[in-house]
Amino acid sequence: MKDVELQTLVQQEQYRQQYGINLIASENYASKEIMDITGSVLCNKYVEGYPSIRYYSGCAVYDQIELLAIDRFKKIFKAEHVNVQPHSGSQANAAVYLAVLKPGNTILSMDLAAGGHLSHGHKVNWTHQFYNIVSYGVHPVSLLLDYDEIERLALLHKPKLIIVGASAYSRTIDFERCAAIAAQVGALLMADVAHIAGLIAADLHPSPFPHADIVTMTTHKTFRGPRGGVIMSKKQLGKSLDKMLMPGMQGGALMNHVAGKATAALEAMQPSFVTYQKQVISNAQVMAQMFMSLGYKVLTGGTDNHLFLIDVLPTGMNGRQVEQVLESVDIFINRNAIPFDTQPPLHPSGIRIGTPAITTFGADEKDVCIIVSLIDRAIKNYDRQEILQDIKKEVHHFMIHLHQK
Ligand code: DSN
Repeated sequence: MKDVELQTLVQQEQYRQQYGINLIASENYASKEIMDITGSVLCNKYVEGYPSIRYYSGCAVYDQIELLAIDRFKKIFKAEHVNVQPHSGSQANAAVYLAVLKPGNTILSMDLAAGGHLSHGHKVNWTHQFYNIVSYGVHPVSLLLDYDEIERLALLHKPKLIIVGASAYSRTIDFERCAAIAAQVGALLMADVAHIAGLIAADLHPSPFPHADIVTMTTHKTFRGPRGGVIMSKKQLGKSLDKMLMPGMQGGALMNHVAGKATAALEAMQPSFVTYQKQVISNAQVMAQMFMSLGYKVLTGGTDNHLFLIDVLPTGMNGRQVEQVLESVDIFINRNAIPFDTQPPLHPSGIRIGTPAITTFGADEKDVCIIVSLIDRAIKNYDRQEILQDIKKEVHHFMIHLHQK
């Protein structure tokens, strides 16, 4: 039966993705192969357990699919143990905490307000009820991770787990230094590389291994796979992590997604993936530079990765207002708190801009300069509807040009 109502909505979304400029740093466009696999017959099977120890019959093919995915992730990330079953990054993180911590243990992690992630222990997250969360932020002047301060907090609070990894941090992370801090206090080190997994796979950001004990990631951001999570670890932690994820937390694996992760990993092993990730970084750096030359306040003065933050309060608008103006011209960014933000989380001072998605559509340095000038004009003409209508048309023309390149 054709679901006309839903098909109409899907077409609208397809149009938005094709003709809008997507600068949401955590999003990307998976290849047609990956989308075909995640929508394939693999949707139809219950697969619980791990290869060769399944709780249903008919899983032989799925054993091979899962082993293929595991093998590819091991190769890419030089991981000793891999679990490709987490439904999401938050599930992956939850399984880690439940496997290696006891209620009441201390976690030292980056504050969401400074660029961390909800699932690292924010007060509205379940983790806050179960664990004692101690947060670190960034240096008040440089806005960079302050490893001396992380060390001081670690020595003071003796955490069982230190988490490093961010959703809004534009600079290189020193995993080696974090491991040295963790070693001093006997803590495990978990690196959540959800945002930068693609850059790590392309060797454009230092690898968390061999420094971290556990690494979690999502597969749909810079890694450009299907939505989902992965847990990687040192060998000795593998069994307890596997057991906690399934049967501890999840039932049947989404094997269509596991297969999509395997294909994403194959794509990530190609030379073209490195070329793509280099372009992602170059585009972000060029955009940040151009925003600064137009007078915008880019945090930390640029970026080493796929994203950067702008403090937009000097424009007279907050991040939410800028997000809305840009959405009205089909440019999609997200509002974001900035370190030491004076504004409330729903109306923060900042916006976050990322280049993974637009680079997948072929944008280069010249293209992203056009995007910056479209954003700048929209912000400066936020209350002039005719101008915003013109900019929206230019956005659509720009995307047509990009698709035809
Ligand atoms: N919500 C994602 C992001 O936008 O960074 C992280 O899970």
